[in-house]
Amino acid sequence: MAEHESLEFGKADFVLLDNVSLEEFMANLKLRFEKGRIYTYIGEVVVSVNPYRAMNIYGRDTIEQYKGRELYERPPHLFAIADAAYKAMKRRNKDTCIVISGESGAGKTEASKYIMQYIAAITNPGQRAEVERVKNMLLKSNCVLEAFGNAKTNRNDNSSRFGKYMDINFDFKGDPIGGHINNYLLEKSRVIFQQEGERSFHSFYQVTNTFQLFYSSISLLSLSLSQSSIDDGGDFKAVADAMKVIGFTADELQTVYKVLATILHLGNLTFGVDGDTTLIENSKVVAVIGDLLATKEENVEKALLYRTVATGRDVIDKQHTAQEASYGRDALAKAMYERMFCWIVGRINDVIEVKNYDAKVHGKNTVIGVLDIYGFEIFQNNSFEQFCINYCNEKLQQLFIQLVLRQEQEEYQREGIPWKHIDFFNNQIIVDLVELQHKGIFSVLDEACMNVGKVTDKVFLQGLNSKLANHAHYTSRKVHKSLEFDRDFRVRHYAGNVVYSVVGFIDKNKDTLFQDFKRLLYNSSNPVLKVMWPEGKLKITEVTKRPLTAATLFKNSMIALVENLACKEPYYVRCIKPNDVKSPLLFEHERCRHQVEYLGLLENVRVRRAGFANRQEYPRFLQRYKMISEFTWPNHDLPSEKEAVKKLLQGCGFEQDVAYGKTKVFIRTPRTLFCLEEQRTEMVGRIVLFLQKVWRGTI
Ligand code: AD9
Ligand code: MG
Repeated sequence: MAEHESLEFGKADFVLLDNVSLEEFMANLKLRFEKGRIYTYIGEVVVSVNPYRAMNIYGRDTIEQYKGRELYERPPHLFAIADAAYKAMKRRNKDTCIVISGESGAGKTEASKYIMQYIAAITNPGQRAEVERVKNMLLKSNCVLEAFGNAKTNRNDNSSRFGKYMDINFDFKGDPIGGHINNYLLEKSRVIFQQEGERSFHSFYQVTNTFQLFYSSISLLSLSLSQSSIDDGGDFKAVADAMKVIGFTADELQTVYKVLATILHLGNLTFGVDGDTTLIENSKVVAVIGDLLATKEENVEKALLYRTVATGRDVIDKQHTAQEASYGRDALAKAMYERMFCWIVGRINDVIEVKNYDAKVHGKNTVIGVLDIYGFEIFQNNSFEQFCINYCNEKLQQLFIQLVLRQEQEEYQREGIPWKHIDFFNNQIIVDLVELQHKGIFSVLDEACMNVGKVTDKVFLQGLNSKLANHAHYTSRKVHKSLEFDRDFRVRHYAGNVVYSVVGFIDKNKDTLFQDFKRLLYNSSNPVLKVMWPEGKLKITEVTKRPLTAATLFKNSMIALVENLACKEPYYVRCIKPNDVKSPLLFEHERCRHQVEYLGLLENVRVRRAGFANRQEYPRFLQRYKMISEFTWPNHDLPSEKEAVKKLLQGCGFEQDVAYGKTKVFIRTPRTLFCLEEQRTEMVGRIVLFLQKVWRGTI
C-alpha cells in the first residue's frame, strides 16, 4: 500500500477501505479520479480510470521515481506494476506477464505503451548497441501496428481491431534482447463495411490523404475522411519512418501502398449481366488493378469472373453469377488486407527475434508478456466479430478468476490456513456456452457450415435455438420478443447482455477465398506480394483439404493464449472507462459501477484483504533469508524447515503478520517482505565484506 499519499486523494489501495462495500469503493474511485489520481491498487492489481486528457505523469523524472522501488513506496502507477513484473523476472528468474483488460476505450492500448516505454527506459544501463536496437524496434512496432490494425469506432477513435500479445525477452543481465508478437483475429470485415460514424483502418486514410488519391466513389471507405482527432497526413509520415527504421525496404513499402490502393479500387468494381454472361461494368479499373498487382489485366478479370473447379480428372472454368463475383471481390479485398497485416507482423518479428543468444552459456532467457486485446464491446449491430471479441474477453475474465480469485482461495484451503470463502460470479458457464465441443455456439456454427447444399444463417440460428433454448445465458426470440425473428440471439455476457445478428455468421466463419485469387497473387511478378500467398502455388487438383473455420482457428488461438499466460506470473491492469463522451471531467457513476461489478473488483478486494500478499515454500524461504537469524545461519538444528522458518520469523518480530501452511509460509503485508529483503541485503553485504577480508588475509 502506498502509505505516504495524503488522504485527501482517497485511499491508494482499495484494500485499505474502512468497509468493503460497493458504495465506498465507488466513492474512493470517484474521489481519486476527480483529484487526478487515475491509478489505485488492489494489492498488486492496478485499477486505472481513463483520464481522457494528457497527464504529466509519464516523463523521465517519474520513471526514475519508480525504478527499482517496491510497490507500496510510491503512489500507484503503471510503472510500479511494470517494475514489479520486471523485478520478479530478474530476481526469481520467472516469466511474467501483464494482462490489461477493460472494455473498448478504457485505456488498454495506452497503458501497454506506457509499460513498454518504462521497461525500455530502465534497462540497458550499459547502452549496448544491440539492446538499444531491439528496444527501438519494439517501440516503433506499436505505431506501425496501430496504423494497420486500429480504426475509429463509435466507442474509441483509436480502437484496436486485432488482439496483440507481445513477449519481450531478456538476457541474464535483465536487458531486452528480442521479442515476439502474436496477433489475433483482425476484424477484416471493416475493410468492406463500416457502421455509421466509423472508419476503416487508419492506413487507408493515411495513404489517400497523403497521395491525394481521389476516388469519385470510394465505396470501401466511409467518407468522413477528415477526423479532427486524427492527423492522417502526419501519421502517414510517422508510420513510413517507423517502417523504414524497422527495416522495410522501399519495395516492401511500395507494395504495401499498392495493396491498399488495390483494395480501394476493388471497392469500385461492379458486376452486371448480359444474357448468360457475367461482366465487369467498369473494366478500366481492372487494368489499374492489374498494374498495381504486377499481373496481366486478363488474369485479374478471369479470377474475378470465373472459378476453376476440378471434376474428377477434368479441370473446368465455371462462370460466377454477378452475386458470386461480388462476394469474391469482397473476400479478395478482406483477404489481401489480412494477409498484408500478418505479413507486416511477421516482418517485425523477423527483426526483433532473439538472435545469438546461447542459453547454454548464459542460462535461460526470461520473458515479460504484455497482452493488449480488443475490449468488450456492444454496438447497435453486433456480428461475428463482436461475438469473437466478447468471447475473448470472457476467456480473459476466466483467467483472472482462476488466478486471482479461485486459486487463491483453493490454496488457503489446501494449506490449512483458516479462511472464510468469498463468493464470486464464475463466468466459466459462458465460456462453455461458446466453446464447448458439440454443444457450444462455435460447434453449432461449424456444424451448420459443414452441411452440404445451401446453408443459411437462419439454419444456424434454428440450430442454436433448438440446442441452447434452456441455457441460462442464452436467449432466443421465443423468450424475448424484442429480438428480431430469424435473425437475433442474445448472450448474457459477464459484462452485459449483447444481441447478435446472425447475418453473415456462416460466410465469415467459412471465410472462403476462391483458389483462383490465391494463384493470381502468387503468380504476380512482384516478389513481395508473392510471398504473402504461398499456397497459390498449389495446383487446383492438389487442393483437397477443407480449411479450419474462422471460429475454430480463433478458439484454438484463445485456448493457446490462455495456456501461455497461465504458466507465467501474472500482473493485472484493470481499465475503466469513466464516460461515453471522452470527457476528462465526467465520472458517470452508473457506468463505472457496472464495470466495477462485472470486473469483479469488489470480490478482488475481499479476497485480497482476507489474504496474504506473499507466500513461499519453506525450503525456498529459508534459503533466501537464513542469514538474517542466528538460529538459522549458517545451519539450523531444528526438526524441520517449517520449524526453522518459525524460529527465524519469531526472532525478527514478524510473528503477527504471518501464517504457517502445510508447505508454505504466508506473509500478510508487503512491508514485512520488504523488511526481510532489507535485512537480507544488509547481511549479504556484511558477509561479502567479511569474505573479502578473509581472502585478502586481513583477518
Ligand atoms: V479498444 O478495446 O482497443 O477499443 P482501449 O485500447 O482500451 O480500447 P485506448 O488505450 O485506445 O483504449 O484509449 C482510448 C483513448 O483514451 C486514447 O486514444 C486516449 O485518447 C485516451 N487515453 C487512454 N488512456 C490514457 C492516458 N493514460 N492518458 C491520457 C488516455 N489519455
Ligand atoms: Mg486498444
